[in-house]
Amino acid sequence: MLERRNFIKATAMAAATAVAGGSTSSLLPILNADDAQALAGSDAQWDKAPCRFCGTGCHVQVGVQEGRVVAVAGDRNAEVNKGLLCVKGYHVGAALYGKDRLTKPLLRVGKTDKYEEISWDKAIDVIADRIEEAPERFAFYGSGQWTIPEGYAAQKFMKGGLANNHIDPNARLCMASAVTGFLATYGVDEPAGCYDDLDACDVLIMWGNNPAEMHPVLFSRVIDRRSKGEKVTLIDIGTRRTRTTDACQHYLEMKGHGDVAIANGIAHLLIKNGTYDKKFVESFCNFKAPDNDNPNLHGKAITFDEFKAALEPYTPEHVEELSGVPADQIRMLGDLFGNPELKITSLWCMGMNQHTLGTAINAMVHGVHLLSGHFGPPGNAPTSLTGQPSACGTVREVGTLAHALPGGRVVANAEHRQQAEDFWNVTPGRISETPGYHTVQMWESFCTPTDDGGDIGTIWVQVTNPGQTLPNLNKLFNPKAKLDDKFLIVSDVYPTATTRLADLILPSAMWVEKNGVVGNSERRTQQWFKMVDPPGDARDDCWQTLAVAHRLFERGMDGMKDRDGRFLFEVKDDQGKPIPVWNWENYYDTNVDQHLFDEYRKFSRLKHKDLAPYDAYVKARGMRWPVVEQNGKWLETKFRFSGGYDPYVAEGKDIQFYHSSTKDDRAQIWFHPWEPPAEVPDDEYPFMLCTGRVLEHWHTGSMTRRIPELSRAMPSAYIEMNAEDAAAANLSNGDKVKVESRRGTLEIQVWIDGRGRPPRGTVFIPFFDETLLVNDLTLDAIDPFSKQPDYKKSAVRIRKV
Ligand SMILES: Nc1nc2c(c(=O)[nH]1)N[C@H]1C(S)=C(S)[C@@H](COP(=O)(O)OP(=O)(O)OC[C@H]3O[C@@H](n4cnc5c(=O)[nH]c(N)nc54)[C@H](O)[C@@H]3O)O[C@H]1N2
Ligand SMILES: Nc1nc2c(c(=O)[nH]1)N[C@H]1C(S)=C(S)[C@@H](COP(=O)(O)OP(=O)(O)OC[C@H]3O[C@@H](n4cnc5c(=O)[nH]c(N)nc54)[C@H](O)[C@@H]3O)O[C@H]1N2
Ligand code: SF4
Ligand SMILES: [Mo]
Repeated sequence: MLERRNFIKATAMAAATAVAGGSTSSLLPILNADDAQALAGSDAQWDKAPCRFCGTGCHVQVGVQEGRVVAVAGDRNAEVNKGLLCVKGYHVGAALYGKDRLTKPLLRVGKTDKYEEISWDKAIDVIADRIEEAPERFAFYGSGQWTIPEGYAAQKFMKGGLANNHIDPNARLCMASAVTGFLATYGVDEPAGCYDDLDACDVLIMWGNNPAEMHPVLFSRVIDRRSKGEKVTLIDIGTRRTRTTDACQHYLEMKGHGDVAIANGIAHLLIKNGTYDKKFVESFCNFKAPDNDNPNLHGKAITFDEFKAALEPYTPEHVEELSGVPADQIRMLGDLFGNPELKITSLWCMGMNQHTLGTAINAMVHGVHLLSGHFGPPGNAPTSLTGQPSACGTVREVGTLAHALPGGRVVANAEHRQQAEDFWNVTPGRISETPGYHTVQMWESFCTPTDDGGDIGTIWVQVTNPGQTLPNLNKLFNPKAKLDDKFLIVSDVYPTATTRLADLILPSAMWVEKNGVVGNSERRTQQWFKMVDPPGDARDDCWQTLAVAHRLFERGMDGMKDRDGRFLFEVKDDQGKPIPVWNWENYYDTNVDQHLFDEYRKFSRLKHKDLAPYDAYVKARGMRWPVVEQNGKWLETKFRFSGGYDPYVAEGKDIQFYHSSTKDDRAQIWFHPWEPPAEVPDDEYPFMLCTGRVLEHWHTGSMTRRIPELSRAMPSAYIEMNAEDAAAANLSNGDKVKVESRRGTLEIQVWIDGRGRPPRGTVFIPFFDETLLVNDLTLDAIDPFSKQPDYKKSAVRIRKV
């Protein structure tokens, strides 16, 4: 823990670094490939890769010399970032070179805290033993930071191999409500719009996200337009002031869950003023409301008049009471959406997804755009941003979720299962029809004694750090320490809060130490090649999965054979001879990514999310699906459902929602009543705690805290407090306080009106700091449809220590 004086110095430094960043306070000067080349010496080799960090999906040029990454530059040929990077991208190469990289498989010695180094051969045996003992008690916990081939291999291993659907990713904590919002509205997941909308919109609304810190290069694209003299109105709707607020013309400060009231308030005004888009609605939309008798994602149909009646109470004044946003500002939003001349783009991320009404609010923001006709290119778009580099590519498209199959299919549907069984050439009936456990359920079961019904016995974690990022750690992670028969396997690159409780730790290769393919926030699929070797015995996650699969095959497990008795993951050379890719020595004899990707690609065509062959991505800086072939060329799609852009919209139609859940080419506009958050402050716990991120760190800081420039700029977590609240409690900057929720406690230093400025009665703590685990405090309440937890609203009390 920092001393008070150092804490103030450190936070001052964080502020200074930020100011040096230019217009959005977040960007460093560009290091272009020419400068970097000179810096690195003339014999460096350069190649392209997407940045390791966020879902923006910037491309970098990576300079390699003598087997090490020596420089990183923004890629000028990349449409996403046009040569720009943020501080994390600029330092991404250093993420590989922390001093304590994991380099050997480590097995816990008995029940002690000691580990012994073991061979990979033994490690693979240990995993195979655990699986053979009880395949149905085994679970895979993955990530939106898995590459597409890694996720696809894990998915096929579990659902096609073990006939076990207990596979779920950290994206459950992140994108799940966006997915259910898209499904409930359009019948198919993922945004219709893309980043080009940001170049064309007149109004940009942020619904509770902070892109100046979380999608900095994307945000700078809009700020740049303004500096060039273009008129674009930025509106920030949020529960605290952030760096994004500083760049916006309007700030609408709301209470948690205020968004639901605001969306209803806008719809109320559009109808009352007659400014909704009658033609658009009559041509392309239906109305829906929750079906309380039979709760389900698709709700029940209602008429326009029923929709109108339901909205009746949401007058600007009533919305002000519910949300805290002044009635005049609600009228301003109503007027903007009521003006057909303006092009409006909405962006959102965790504020709307980590929400116990997450599915509802996602659908409602789509609904406001549909009702007002602010849908269709370019510039009119309701766009949910993804956080992780491949939450879209791997989780949503490959479907590494407990209920899903690749290509937008689900395990509960017999036809979908049969199709996957045919593509995988596994015996009919192999895939189980019962969805597996979603993330919260999986960890709850793992942390419950076997005798009390905790039926998950082993979890294999890859590319995620649940010991720091699951909500309510005292319920969902920490109890594992006392459960001797439970077994935790963790593949990571550094020691983390999760490896602390691991029984088997596997050292992984990361980023440009392996081949990869990922998919960003705007449906863009991006590829890169391995450029350097991983340290010591670290190996690719995908190889690890294949090696375990093959060990089970050798031991005769039927699930690891296809219908013809061959290995489930057989890879053949040009002469049709199998390549033993399960041997590490042979893994790079071929490009396993390419084999897996081209196999997976078949699924992508099932729901009009067509991907091009692997080779087409090698030269491109990514392409947005659906990608279709025309005259020998692969063409991407900027705007879905829009005539003239989307190849699947029928000739002559302006808009066609061709995956409509009502099978009539229409999207659904939802009404949902406002409801309070799962936990609200009271006399005992008077403050509302919001948690989230800061510019300099990636999630749990496992990578960015090992990059000296970033960890110096933001050395440790803090509790952000409102100045008046602090004064009332007699607290000054750097004072240590004890923060308590109904679930746990945390001692942490106060930063008054720090990086962000919370309104009275609310506080904020970032979760990057492994030594200050805010998830000891957070709530594990989930949205009923998406099963995503709300990390933004936990009631806490605070006292000085
Ligand atoms: N620097 C950096 N960038 C990142 C990441 C990182 O770790 N570091 N992570 C990436 C990932 S995976 C993600 S998911 C994104 C997250 O990106 P964001 O969602 O932008 O960031 P958070 O800090 O999680 O969210 C904080 C916001 O939630 C809003 N909020 C709180 N309660 C409510 C509510 O009830 N309704 C609404 N509408 N809003 C509310 C607040 O206004 C607050 O500003 O960032 C991505 N980018
Ligand atoms: N309080 C709070 N908690 C939250 C959130 C919040 O807003 N508030 N947000 C939630 C959200 S949106 C998200 S996305 C999650 C993110 O949560 P996590 O995914 O748990 O966080 P990361 O730090 O990204 O974890 C990635 C891990 O993979 C390791 N790693 C890096 N590269 C590789 C690789 O190639 N192979 C392997 N095997 N390992 C690798 C890193 O060292 C790190 O330990 O957190 C969730 N938790
Ligand atoms: S905005 Fe995201 S993808 Fe782009 S450089 Fe920064 S962290 Fe990397
Ligand atoms: Mo996320």
